[in-house]
Amino acid sequence: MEKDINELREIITTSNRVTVLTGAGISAESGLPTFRGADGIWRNHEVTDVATPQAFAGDPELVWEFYNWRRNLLSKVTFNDGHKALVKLENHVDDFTLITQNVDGLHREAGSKRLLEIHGNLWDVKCTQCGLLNLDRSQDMGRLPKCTKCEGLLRPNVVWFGESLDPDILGKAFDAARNCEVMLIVGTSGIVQPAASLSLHAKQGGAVVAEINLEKTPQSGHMNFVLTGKAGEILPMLVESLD
Ligand code: BJW
Ligand code: ZN
Repeated sequence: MEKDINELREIITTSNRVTVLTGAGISAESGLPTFRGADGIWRNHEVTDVATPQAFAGDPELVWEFYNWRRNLLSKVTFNDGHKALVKLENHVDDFTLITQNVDGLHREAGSKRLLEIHGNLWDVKCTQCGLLNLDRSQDMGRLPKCTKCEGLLRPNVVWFGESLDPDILGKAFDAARNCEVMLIVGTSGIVQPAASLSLHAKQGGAVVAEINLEKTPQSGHMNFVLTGKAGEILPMLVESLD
């Protein structure tokens, strides 16, 4: 793997257009559970019970209980060496885009600026009645939080299964995938669409695509590089010469 890391480092450090896609795996070393797998969030919660608009319509208290638990967990952790390595990379690349599926906000906290949060942000809430959007960093929003303007029920401003992603943000993500020279795919199981198709768009656009993950994924087959290990260890190695 050392040869692969050295080769990829050389490619990254001589590229002007780099795009990165991250998933829950990059935050695992901060202490946040991933979604799928042995210790994943979905082990205790069926996705259909907590991350669909139907679930929220049927049992908003259960859904808020899940998101309050996530808020509480998130308030106790911080970004890690993987997040920091991507800030360093951004500072050295002219045309850089970080696309994240994560709603934890840790990339922004670490200092990433050219960032697209395609599944929203856990700290943002939206009124289901008047659409008012607010940032609220409370660790516990209560059982059924209400809008200060119209008393309507608030919801987390995240993208649930069956909901559309923001078309402007998604458009920028596809542009960044199609136009890059290198794309890194970090800590994602690569099964949730449309994020999962971004690496194919990058490859079709002529980019070198590289996966960094603890294990192989359904995407590994079309990767130019598959680096198996922790994001918090591999990413710092890839950017170590950029000082
Ligand atoms: C490490 C590590 C370490 C661990 N270092 N690595 C086309 C075909 C088929 C289905 C669809 C389709 N288009 C749309 C769909 C339906 C659906 C979908 O994709 N379903 C699939 C499951 C098949 N998609 C949607 O509904 C999307 N909407 C949409 O497309 O609208 C239009 C439309 C609607 C309906 C039909 C057709 C079109 C919306 C998707 C929204 C996803 N929302 C969630 C919840 C967000 C809020 C919240 O957080 O609560 O987003 S679900 C969850 O999955 C979350 C994540 O962002 C997302 C991806 O998960 P991720 O990040 O990959 O995590 P894991 O746990 O799966 O993987 C972690 C990885 O890290 C593992 O590989 C580990 O090995 C690795 N790892 N430690 C490196 N230290
Ligand atoms: Zn309202």
